[in-house]
Amino acid sequence: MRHLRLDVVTIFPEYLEPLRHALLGKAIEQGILSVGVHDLRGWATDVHKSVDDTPYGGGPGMVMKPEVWGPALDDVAAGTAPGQELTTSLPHVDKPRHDDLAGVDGGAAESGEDPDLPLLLVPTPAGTPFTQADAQEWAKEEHIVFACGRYEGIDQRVVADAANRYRVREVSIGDYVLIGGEVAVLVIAEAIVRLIPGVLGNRRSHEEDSFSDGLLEGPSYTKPRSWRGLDVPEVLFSGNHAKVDRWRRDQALLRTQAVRPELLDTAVLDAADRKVLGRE
Ligand code: 6GU
Repeated sequence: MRHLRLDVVTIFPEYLEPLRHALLGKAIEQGILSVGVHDLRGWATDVHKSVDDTPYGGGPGMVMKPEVWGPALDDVAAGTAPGQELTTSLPHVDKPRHDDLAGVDGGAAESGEDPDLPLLLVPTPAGTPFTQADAQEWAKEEHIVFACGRYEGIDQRVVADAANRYRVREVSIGDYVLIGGEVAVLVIAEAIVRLIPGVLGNRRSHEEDSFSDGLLEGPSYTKPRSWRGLDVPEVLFSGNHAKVDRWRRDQALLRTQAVRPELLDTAVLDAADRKVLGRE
């Protein structure tokens, strides 16, 4: 069985508490995932445990210090860092889920740098956009380290120097600004961990995710058949799987055109798809 090690370096270790819950907690219990959270202040050298300083060139805010981050990332890469191990004991851990099935194995690692180096993810609004394709790739990793910056960011030399021990990626979770990288780590970690075989088990549930085919998912319905005067679409009772699949595809196409039309520029569309979209 594969295993993913996540380490998070942060000045707010308590922000990472939700990593223990639900899906991620279950993955920890199953031995698929282990998580270490490390307080950056443990690497501060002065009596005040300072981790930031004023920016060269002036301007507002503070910049996180390279002499603190450098040794922290060295130790975490080497696996010699002190830091709490997140454990879980949740009531649901031995209860089978509706979506438990054997998963599928991942493929080759990303090309380019030495694939044996751990992956360092640095959340920043100035990073490249984090996508489902990234989550799919990173679900195959063995060791991912997150460096959470606060304030105006981390001295850029930390990122440059870390490339000697890591494959480094600066990533953004969207076009808005958060106070720090901690919440972005929760988002990215959850997107990755749910794709590890055995965590969400059911292979179809991944293949039909929004974005996996470049489209948004259409609507879903369950019982009752009629609720508050609103009826479930008739086609879903037809028993004709081809017809249901075509209808779901049409709904996905129309929804994507309505709310994220730019996604259709790269989606693979056949003649039937183009007809539904009025793009013949
Ligand atoms: Cl990844 N980090 C921070 N601090 N702010 C963000 C972000 C990340 N993505 C969008 N805004």
